[in-house]
Amino acid sequence: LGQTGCVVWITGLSGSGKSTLACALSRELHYRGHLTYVLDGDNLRHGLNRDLSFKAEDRAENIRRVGEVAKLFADAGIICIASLISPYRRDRDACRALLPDSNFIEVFLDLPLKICEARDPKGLYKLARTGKIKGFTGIDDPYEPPVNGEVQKHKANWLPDNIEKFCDSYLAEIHAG
Ligand code: GGZ
Repeated sequence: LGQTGCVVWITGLSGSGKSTLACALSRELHYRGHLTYVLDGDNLRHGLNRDLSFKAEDRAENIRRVGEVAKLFADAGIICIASLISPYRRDRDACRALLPDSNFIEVFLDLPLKICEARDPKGLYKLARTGKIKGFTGIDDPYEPPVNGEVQKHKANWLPDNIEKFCDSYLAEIHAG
């Protein structure tokens, strides 16, 4: 035992690879003997959050619920990895406020819109550009990047050394392929 739970909150545009990073991070931490659980925005929208749209207030409610659930996992001693676009700084900060400061680690998957759009793994950007999806983050809906993410300031010793490098090499892979 001896593990303190916490929340690793991955934010970024659609197609920036949040779910993939969450999964890779979870696997790596498991391998190192930690208990983890991934809460993925897109998945949760099929169950817990299926009543919510992409309007600002529904996104806020989406983030609020996931923040509360993530806190429950953290209370149970689990490293909870949440991957959601979570475009509004205020909503992310409200999740942070649920936990002691060092137990909320915000990771900004800083992939430029251009690259996300070129990847377009689900063809959603194309639909957004042609007006078939309205209010798509990065196209006609806002994304507020973290100003001072924990990735820069927080050095948790259980994170892959350190998560910043982990994300960097992960981003390099995306850029390469
Ligand atoms: C943004 C949208 C939208 C709109 C559908 N805007 O990349 P994906 O496809 O697989 O994951 C995205 C997912 C976003 O869910 P989140 O719960 O992470 O969003 S938020 O935190 O803002 O509440 C995307 C898909 O849903 N999707 N419509 N209009 N992404």
